[in-house]
Order: sequence, then structure tokens, then C-alpha cells
Amino acid sequence: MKITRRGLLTKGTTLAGAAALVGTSAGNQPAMASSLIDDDVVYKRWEKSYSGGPLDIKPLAPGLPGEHYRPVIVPNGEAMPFRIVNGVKVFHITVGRVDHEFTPGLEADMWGYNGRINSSVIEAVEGEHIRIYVTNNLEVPTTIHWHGLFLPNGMDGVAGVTQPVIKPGQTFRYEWTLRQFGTFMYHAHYDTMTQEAMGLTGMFIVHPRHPDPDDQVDRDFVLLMNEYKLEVGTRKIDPNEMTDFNVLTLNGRSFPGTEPLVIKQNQRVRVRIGNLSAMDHHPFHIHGYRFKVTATDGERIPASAQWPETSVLVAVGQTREIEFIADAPGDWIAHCHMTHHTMTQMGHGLTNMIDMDIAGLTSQINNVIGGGYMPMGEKGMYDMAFMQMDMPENSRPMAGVPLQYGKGTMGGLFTIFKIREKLSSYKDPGWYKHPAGTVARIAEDAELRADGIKA
Ligand SMILES: [Cu+2]
Repeated sequence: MKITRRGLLTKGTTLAGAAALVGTSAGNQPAMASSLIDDDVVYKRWEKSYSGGPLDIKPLAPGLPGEHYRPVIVPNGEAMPFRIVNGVKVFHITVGRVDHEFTPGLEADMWGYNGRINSSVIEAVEGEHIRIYVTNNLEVPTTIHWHGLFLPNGMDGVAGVTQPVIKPGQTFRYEWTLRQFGTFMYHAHYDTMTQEAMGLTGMFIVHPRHPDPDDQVDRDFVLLMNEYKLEVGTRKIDPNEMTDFNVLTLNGRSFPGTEPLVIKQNQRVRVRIGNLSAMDHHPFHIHGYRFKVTATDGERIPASAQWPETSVLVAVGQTREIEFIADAPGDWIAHCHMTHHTMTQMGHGLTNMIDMDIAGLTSQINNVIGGGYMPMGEKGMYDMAFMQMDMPENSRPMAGVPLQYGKGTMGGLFTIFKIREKLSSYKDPGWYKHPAGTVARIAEDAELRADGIKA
């Protein structure tokens, strides 16, 4: 029996229990009333849930920055250099050990791409042919998977399934023609749990060949979210951690080590956010603005279907593009809204001391152990911002970052959009100078009386 596409569609509808079924076809399958569904429309809807169509398309000329696309901005990172050889865009990725700084005072021995952690971005253009050489300078095998991209199966980078491993010292060659545009990622696909945990992830941006003028932005940022476990006072990442991550990062950096996103007032902004954390989805929240979710790693969303948000949840293995007009100047913070993800290291695993009267306890313990013990947290973590404490070497206190109006209690997956009326460069412009009378302040007695507030 010949199975037709219409037959399959109709059968699917039957299983769903649709009430719109009428009549019976020759094959004893209920048929759809032709006026209720247009076969071509249904087919078109599914046509794009595919793997890019024929592989043997003719590649277009390599796209060039400034000419075919406006380059992305990678805070704390960079777009990978490339060369063009006989009409092919050629990249070279070296995989190796990296002496990495998450934020001043917190370093770790990690594995990275091109000497960077999570922040070496591949930037390419739809339709061009790319060739990526991967040199493995680690002492263990690896491969790279190109996450979200349409490619020949043998280029998919899955050790054992689509290719042999890249042994230490070997250089492998990947190549294909890009048949899509959008925000994608790449990461190790051999001993993935260990290798991603050690830092082997990055973002892969493909610009459209024919950008829609309505989709152009002035500032196009790339942020990759990751999470790590680094015991206080050590330099060795724990790749076996499954739940209690204590270093949360954007492009491999934790606040205050995250470079701000500097924007001129009224510029149109895009932020491409990826998540290659081991275990956590992150709701990325921006203060003071609503934005639109304009693309997933599947596709750009049609304007009529883009939806407004103030937090966008980016699950592990997903990317999201968000866009907004930066009309309000200021220092607008942006961060994962899971509160433990905006702490650094020492917010975890502490004994709960909240509301305890610890004065007696402290002296008793010190009588036994000979002094030096200092319990904390009886008023929450804020006291750590103001205490002079001896911190273990290579660790970050969970609080105490100097900010414009005092010391803060934020760290981790946290950054700041610095939006300014005037800018002479996109270097960090420092703290926002708030216009007089626009900053929250202590209430005066006369004001309280006038408004009937008993404080
Ligand atoms: Cu988070």
C-alpha cells in the first residue's frame, strides 16, 4: 500500500482525536474535509523542521566583517580569527590547558579553546563554506560537536558515532557549507561531562546572507552561560560535581570580572545568550527594560510571534536572542535570577546560623579549640561585605564588591548594561552619574509627616 503524505497527516490527526473529521476514505481512514486544512500550508509549516535540505548546494563567497555583517561583541572574549583560502573560510581551534581567571583573585587550571574559556566565538555567514581545523594539545582525546548546525552527519563531531577521537597531538579537519543563520554553540563531545566542566564550550554565530533591514541592530552581544565547581582555596575544577556549582559565569567570567555591555542611548541592542552549564537552566533577567525574544537556536521568530519578557529562561543546550531599544540611560544590571547563581563560591554549604545568638557559642568553641573560630551568617551574608576577614588564598568572598553606593552582595552570573547619553568610546564609562533628585534616599521627617507615614 502506498502511504501518502496526506494519509500520514490524516492519521496523525485521528490519533489526536480531532473532532473535525468527516467521511471515510477508500483506505478506511477518516478523511479531512478539504476546506478545513490546506495540504500545502501544513507541509510548509513542517518544511522548516528539517536538517537544512540538500547538502550539495553551491557555496557562496565568504562573508566579510563590515561588508556582509556587523561583527558581534564578545565581552571578555573575542571572535576567532580566520583566513580565506580559495573561497573557503578557514578557522583553527587549538584545544589545550588554560590558566584562567574567573574574576580578580579567583583562578583555576582549565581546558579551553584558543587559550580562552567559553569566550572564543566562531563568527561566519550563511551560505559560505567553512573549514575548521582542531588541534588537540590536551593529554586526552577530544572531539568538537557543532551544536544546532545543519551539517553532513560525519562532521557532527560525536566521538565513536560519527568520527574517531582526536588523539593528543592530532589535528582534525571539519568542513561544510553553512545552510542557516542564527546563534549556535560548539563543545567537546568526548567525555563530555569532564571536558565541558573543564571549560570546553563556545558560541558559534552565523549571520544571515541577506539580512532583513528590520532585523538590524547597533550592538550585537554574545554571552555564554556556564557553571563550575571550584573548592575554596583550590585551583582544580571538580568535573564530577552534579548539583552544587559555586562559580557561575558569563563568557567564562564571574562578577565583578564580567565586562559591562556598553551601549549608547537609543541604540538597538541584541543579546545572543547560550547556556552550556552542566546542570542548570538560567533565567536571564535585565533590570529596567522589557525586551523581545526574537530568535531561538531553531530559527528567527517572525515579528508577529516574538514575545515580550523581562527574564528569558535559557535551558541547558539552548540559545535565545533578545532585542530591545536602549532608550533609558543608566547602569542596568542583568543576571541569572536564581539567587545562588549571583553569589561567588562562599554562599554554599554553610551551616545555617540565621537569627542565632552566636556570641556565647563563639566563646565556648574558642575555649575548646584555642581561638580563631568565627561563625557567621546570623544576620545573613551581608555582614561578610563589611567584615575584615582573612580570606583563603584563591577564593572570592561572597560579598564586598565595591560599587558606586557602597559594597555589594552580588557575584557570579551577573553583568551590567551601561547605557549612556554620550559616549566617546565603548570602553567601560565607569558608574552612571544619576541626575540630581533621581536616586532613592533616606526619607526626611517632614516628608514622613506630610504623607502620614509612621516609620
Ligand atoms: Cu542561574
